[in-house]
Amino acid sequence: MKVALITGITGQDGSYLAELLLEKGYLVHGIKRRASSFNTQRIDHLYIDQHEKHVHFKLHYGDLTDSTNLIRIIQEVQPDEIYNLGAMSHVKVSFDSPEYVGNVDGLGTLRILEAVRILGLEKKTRIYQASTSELYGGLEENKNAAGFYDENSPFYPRSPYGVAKIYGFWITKNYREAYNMYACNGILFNHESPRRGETFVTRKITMATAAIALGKQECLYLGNLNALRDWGHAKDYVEAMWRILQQDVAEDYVIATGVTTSIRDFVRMSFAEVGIELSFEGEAENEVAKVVACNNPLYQLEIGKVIVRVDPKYYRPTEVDLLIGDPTKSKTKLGWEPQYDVAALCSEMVQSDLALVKNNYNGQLEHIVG
Ligand code: NDP
Ligand code: GDR
Repeated sequence: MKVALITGITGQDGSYLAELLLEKGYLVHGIKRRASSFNTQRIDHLYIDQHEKHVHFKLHYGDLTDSTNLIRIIQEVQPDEIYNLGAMSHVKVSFDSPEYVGNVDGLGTLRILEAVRILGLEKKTRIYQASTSELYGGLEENKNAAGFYDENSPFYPRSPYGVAKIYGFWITKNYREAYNMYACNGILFNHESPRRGETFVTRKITMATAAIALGKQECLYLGNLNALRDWGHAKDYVEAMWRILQQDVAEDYVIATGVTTSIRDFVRMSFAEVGIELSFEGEAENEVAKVVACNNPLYQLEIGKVIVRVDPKYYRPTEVDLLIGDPTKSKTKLGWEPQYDVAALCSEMVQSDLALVKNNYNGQLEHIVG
């Protein structure tokens, strides 16, 4: 039985990856942080009483800022594969806690690599590092000739998060070259799901769509509506992570759909899913979206009502304007193909949030900061 260790197991990707690896017959260990309230909602369904026989899913308390703890867990677990998904992953929040992000997202990666080396597991343990399209920074001139970012495009990170992740990228590559370790970067473009954190823009929009349609929220406040993102489904992307670690040679891969959509169009798509048509008017901070038609008799929305406004507090000091990835290498070498397009992704998220809001789930709508 193969043994995997996942950092960030309580997050969106950690939960889907744990499901995938359990389906494949792995023994899955996860590292979770101790929190004053429960933070395991996304993985509770995988947990079996540890007193039972044949338990294939185990959790360990730990933190990417704590080397000795990481060394102890890795020594105990002796993993065949480590997926380093743990991170402070919110780009806007990284401007508020830049040092912490450097420590967790940057040095945390080093701590994992060093732990494997110190324990002499270089030959046994393969390591996946959660790198990101934020490394590119969205600079127009750095796209390839076809207009995409690929494995050879230059990096220009635009946030403390991106800068910390660039350290993680390079230290992973360096350990591969210096110590012949099987360590790979997946340069993943944005991926979402019904389990996406509620302060990331897609989930904020789909939650608000449900709450506004059901009369539980008046208005959705967003930042930059012009940003463009290449959005895929997290379920597809964890499959790519696994494939990256199954190759003969360790390499880095871009994982993306190759299609980009603006925040404004995602808002339009999300409300269309519940039969609400919007018209956007005004510019920059004064832009609003009004209801022009409500085609679902279940939802009582007044025509002309403003239900989306811009609040500049959600702007970032430096923005990544456009991301679009070229998945040619992953399609060719990994045989990876995304199953979801952005429309199917959006539809699944809205339907899931409608069910949650109908069940009186209010989420974090009142105090969203991201
Ligand atoms: P989430 O924010 O949903 O999950 C992050 C996970 O990291 C959580 O389990 C969190 O624990 C954990 N974590 C945070 N700080 C620490 C710490 N100090 N020590 C140990 N664990 C910690 O992120 P995603 O699942 O969306 O992303 C997974 C990884 O992929 C991240 O590294 C992210 O930066 C990267 N990435 C994500 C993309 C995306 O679009 N989703 C795209 C490209 C890269 P807790 O639950 O306790 O907060
Ligand atoms: P991103 O995701 O920064 O790309 O990082 P996010 O969903 O936070 O933002 C995407 C774009 O939407 C714009 N935006 C808003 N964003 C948020 N969060 N809230 C708003 O109200 C809002 N209004 C507009 C942003 O300015 C941005 O342009 C995600 C994270 O998962 C990272 O960890 C990961 O590395 C990258 O994706 C790839």
